[in-house]
Order: sequence, then C-alpha cells, then structure tokens
Amino acid sequence: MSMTVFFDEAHRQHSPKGELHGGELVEPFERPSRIDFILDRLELKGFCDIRRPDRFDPAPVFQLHDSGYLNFLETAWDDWVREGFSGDLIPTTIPARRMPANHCPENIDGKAGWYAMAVETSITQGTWEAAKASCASAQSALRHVSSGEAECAFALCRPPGHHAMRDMFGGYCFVNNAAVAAQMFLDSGAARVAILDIDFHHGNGTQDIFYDRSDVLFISLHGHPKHAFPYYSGYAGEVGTGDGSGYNLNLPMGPGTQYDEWCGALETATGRIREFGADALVVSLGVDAYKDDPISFFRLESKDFIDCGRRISGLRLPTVIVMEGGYAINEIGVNVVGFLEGFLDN
Ligand code: SP5
Ligand code: ZN
Repeated sequence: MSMTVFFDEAHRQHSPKGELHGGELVEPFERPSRIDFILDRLELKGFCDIRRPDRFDPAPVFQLHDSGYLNFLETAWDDWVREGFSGDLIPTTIPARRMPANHCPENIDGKAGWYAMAVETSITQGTWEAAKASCASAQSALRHVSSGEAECAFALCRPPGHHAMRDMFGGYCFVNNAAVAAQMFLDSGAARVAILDIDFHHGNGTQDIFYDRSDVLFISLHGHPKHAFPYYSGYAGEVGTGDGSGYNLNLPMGPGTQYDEWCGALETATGRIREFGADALVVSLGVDAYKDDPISFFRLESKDFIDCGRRISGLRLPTVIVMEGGYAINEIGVNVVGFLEGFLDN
C-alpha cells in the first residue's frame, strides 16, 4: 500500500539567507533541505508515486485571504528592490497595541509590517512563486481525494502554511495551504470539514480564517502560548465567535510534554471530530513535537508519530495530509514518513 505524494521543486525558490533568532541572523530553521530529507525517506520506504501538482488555482486562495495581502505578496520583492534594498525583505515595524493602524502604508517596509504577524520570516525574490507552488500541491492532493480517486493523499508543502492568517504572513508561512484544502473539500460537496493541526506551534492562521464559521472545525495541539510561538494566540479560551462558537478547539500543553499526555489530547481531538460529524479531514502535519526539535519543547519519539498516524487514520475519513513544520532535519524524514506509514497501516 502507498500514498500519492504531491510536491513541486519550486519550493527552492524560497531560500532566505537568514532568520532573526536570538539577536542574530542565523541559518533559517525552515530551509529547503528539509524537503530533501523527506523525499529520501519516502523513496527508501517505497513511496514511489510522487507527482508534480497541477497549476495553482487562485480562486479558493482569494476566497480565504485578503486581496490586498495577496497583492502585497506578489509585488513585495520588486517593491523592496525598487526601494533600494538588496537584502531579504524583513519588516522592522509592526502595528502594535493602541496604534490606530487605520491605513496600510505605501512604503514597503511599513507595508510589510502591516501584513506581518512575526518578523522571523523573510520574503525573497522567489517567495511568492514557492508559496503558490506549495499551495498547488495541497490543491492537487485535495482533488485527488475529493474526486474519489483515493482516500488520502500527502501534500509535501514548503513553505508551510498554518501560521498564515487572512491578511498576514509569518511563522515561515505565506498562504494557508491546509485552509485552502479544507475550503476546497467544502466546495466539492462536503458539508463539514475538520482540520487537525498537530504541528508543535498553534495554527493561529487557520484559527483566524475559520474563527467565525461552523462548517470547519479547527483543532490544534500545541506548545502553550505562555511559552511558545506564536505567543499571542492558542489559549484554550479561544473557542470561536458567532456561528463559529464551539468550532475552534485549542489544546495547549506545557514544556516537556511526552506522548502519553499528548496522545490524551489527540484522543480528545478525534472524539470531537467524530461528534462534529466531519465528512472530510485535513491534517496539518508538523513533526516539530519531536524531542530533538531545535525550536520546540515537546518530547515525542519517532515511534509516536507512527502511532499518531494510526489513530488519525482510525477516523476513516477522506484525508489530505499537509506538511507544516519540523526542524530536526536528520529525523524529519523518519518522523514524517513514520506518520504516513502509521496512517496507511490502520
Ligand atoms: C510552521 C512552523 O513550524 N513555524 C514555526 C515558526 C517559529 N518561529 C519562531 C520561533 C521562535 C522560537 N524560539 C525558540 C527558542 C528555542 N530555544
Ligand atoms: Zn511548527
């Protein structure tokens, strides 16, 4: 048994020179070689159906993201160069509490801060091309499943997407690939879609996009925002608003959390998904909950990702698995492919 993988090598066009970390520009944690390690492991484990995605479809992306924001992403690099800068685009100013922030600036530095939720994420010449190709992989995986051709598919997305809000980039994310896949499930006939986000970080972008909607249930297991990025989002009290009230479930956990506790949260999540009556599932698959991840603080072992994949597969739903984070480069392939193997094994 195997699973079709969708992947576009255009991800390489997004390759920032540095990431602002600890007061220095360090080699970015979210780097192109992450994908190479995953591809190597897929090959070793016999996942041979690896396809390039079809063309990028902008329609569902414009449905979920702000058009001014998408236009910014498309033109940001050229505007930056025109301004006279030659380094990667990193905003220096973000609208902070009590600033009126009623007008998007025209200046590119101001504009980039307007559309940013964090400043560790640089924009480079090929960022927009890579982000579109990444989203196209999620879209092709979605079509592969929603057409009934397969019960599941894996979108090997890079850059990741779950921190991308309706009108903000950051956390290494630009376009919310998982949200786009969920929306496309709905557009193809599903009445209720669940998004289960097991990346170590809170999926603040996905939460933001569906916060007032009851047709998409969003559940995130993550490092408690008291201690972990994105810090200002991810508390258990964030349950949704209006029609969406009760359709957002945050399960934050503290430093040192191991699989027994994490798995309890996973069971809470799968229980809620069953009760919701989801017709389809999108998994935001980050493997940064791994014990040796350099920027995270959970203690999952490689074998735990296999068990986790098995349990999620037990939901027996049409499923699109979307790649998010994971920065322990040497183990990223083992952990991602372990999840897929567990998923297929159930
Ligand atoms: C997709 C994804 O996983 N994005 C994560 C973005 C995290 N960006 C900022 C991380 C700051 C981490 N600081 C941790 C210090 C550890 N010693
Ligand atoms: Zn993450």
